[in-house]
Amino acid sequence: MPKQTLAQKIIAKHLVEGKMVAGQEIALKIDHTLTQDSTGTMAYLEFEAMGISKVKTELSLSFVDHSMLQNDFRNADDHRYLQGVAAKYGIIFSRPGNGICHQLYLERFARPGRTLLGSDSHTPTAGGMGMIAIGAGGLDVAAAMAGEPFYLEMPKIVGIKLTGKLQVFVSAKDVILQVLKILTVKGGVNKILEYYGPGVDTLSVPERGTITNMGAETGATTSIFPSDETTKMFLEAQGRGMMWEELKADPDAVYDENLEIDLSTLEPLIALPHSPDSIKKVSEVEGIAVDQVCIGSCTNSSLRDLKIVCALLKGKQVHENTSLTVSAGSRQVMENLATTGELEALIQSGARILENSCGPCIGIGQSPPTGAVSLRTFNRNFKGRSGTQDAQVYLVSPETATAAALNGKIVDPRKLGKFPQITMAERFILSDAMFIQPSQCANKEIIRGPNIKPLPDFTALPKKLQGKVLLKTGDNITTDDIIPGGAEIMSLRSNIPQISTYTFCHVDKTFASRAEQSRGGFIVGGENYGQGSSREHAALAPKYLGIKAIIAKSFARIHLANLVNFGILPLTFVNKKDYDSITLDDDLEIEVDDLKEQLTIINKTKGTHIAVNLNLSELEKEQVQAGGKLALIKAKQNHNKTPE
Ligand code: MIC
Ligand code: SF4
Repeated sequence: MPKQTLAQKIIAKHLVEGKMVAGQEIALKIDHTLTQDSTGTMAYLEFEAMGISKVKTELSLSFVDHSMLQNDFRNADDHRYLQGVAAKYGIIFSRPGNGICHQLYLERFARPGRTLLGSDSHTPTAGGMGMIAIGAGGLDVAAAMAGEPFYLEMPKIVGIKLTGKLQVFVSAKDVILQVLKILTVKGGVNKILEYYGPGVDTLSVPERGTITNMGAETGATTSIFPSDETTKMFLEAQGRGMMWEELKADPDAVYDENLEIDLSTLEPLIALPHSPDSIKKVSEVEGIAVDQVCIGSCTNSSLRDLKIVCALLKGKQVHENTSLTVSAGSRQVMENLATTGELEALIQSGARILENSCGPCIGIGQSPPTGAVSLRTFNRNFKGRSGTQDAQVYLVSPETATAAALNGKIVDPRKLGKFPQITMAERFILSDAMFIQPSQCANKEIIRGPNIKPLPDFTALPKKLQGKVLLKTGDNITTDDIIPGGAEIMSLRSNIPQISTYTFCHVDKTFASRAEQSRGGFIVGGENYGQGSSREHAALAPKYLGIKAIIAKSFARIHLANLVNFGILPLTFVNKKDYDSITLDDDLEIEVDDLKEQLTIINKTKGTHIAVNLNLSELEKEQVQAGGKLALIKAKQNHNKTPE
């Protein structure tokens, strides 16, 4: 038996189809699913369309944590719809205000050795607990709830050996920023980042969660830590010790790629605007005036993180020119801080305590002033994501964020003096009162508000695709560029016709109307097209506007799967130089009768032929041809139904 990495062991136990050979298509059995409100409405509309009476997973969860402002009826209608769906189909519902899905899942549900599929790109947070936890589009999560396996390319396993121990004022965020510096925002695509080595023992589960969470920013399929004594302690503190099992790689497991990080050599790091891989040492950018500091998000909102923040703020005041916001990851974190009295330091410091939710991380409230500098403990600093187009957003650890909040400028946190000692209770104060079990609900009625529109029907792929190039983008286009976040646009997540009018609105205001007028066309993209979130709206909305194919240098994993799921052809240049030969408004034509591995684009305007790759499995080709995956799943479920 060849020696296996931890990721390979868990994959092997869940393998339904395919061989564990990097690059080949495999299918995995999914044990747990999670959704959050802003991707969940679509996922459940899709699930409903599949005609299943109950979820077929071991555990499915529906969280409400993103669109919480409730400016009008729309968010609240979505929440009510989600609650009804959960009750009817056997899903645990986490009520608005309970906290952020990834933090809550880690605290209350994550279980070593299981697989989790979540309709949020930061689902890999649970890899901090020795799980294979993968972010995916809502339709893939809906399919998993219907008992379908999850198809993906078998990733390469990158072994990241951790040695040494972090110095004081250097924390888990600095580890993942270092990984991002090495791998960049596309270096992890189709890879699993597996951590091992003696340095692992020095990191608590929430710290591991910070690292696996932000592995998503490298484009990685997921990240994973072993399940060890530290994991056991965390589970026991959560009253879930019986869920523990020891899991680790075989001692001489062979990784496809190797990295080594000596934790003791790391310094506080910072990601500069506007990309999570634009890394510098904090000491190199000291002195920049800071208008806003935001602490929280699924990356850094654990009890450990907020205890440090409270201890550093104790007896001090936030700088007069800086606004500090703090959003805890969960009610449990807040309750524990309140009971020990640590919360008092936060209140007295002048911090603005927000709801336990995503909030400013996705531009829902707390947009910084014009041209402001905002330091955030979050995971993404894409241009405009904060809601202020010209804001300069930096990503840092809670320690560096607190140092800036106290000093009104970027300061190396090691200058704060003595590092405070924090103590973690052996058992946290626990309450599951904000989770509604489906068995608790007598009323299984699903109420649909007027903003919840049915799923659009998409037709099969025609034999020939024709149209104009409607947009040409550079590298690393994010899903925030395609369908921006923020309270206004996110309240349209259950209304595809409406949300599609915002497609690329900050990149090119005329895009949606031009696409509609010309009944679709093509988009030309650079490297890593579609990086960032799992929102399938970034595929659904262009599809609704008639986009037929995206021709790019390369794609981000989740977005590529979403394009296929909704029948948009993802094509990559055989020769990347051909990208330069296409310009806006060029008339293109592609024969797609036979979906071969290589297709030819005829550029009628330029009179040229361009070779493109179609790197899809047979199943994916079938899905694109059918106009999307849903049609195929519906047919399969109908076929499998035993006659009454
Ligand atoms: C994000 O961080 O961009 C989000 C908002 O959590 C998204 C999901 C969404 O768009 O609803 C993600 O990361 O997948
Ligand atoms: Fe929420 Fe931000 Fe985490 Fe996305 S990255 S789940 S918006 S906290």
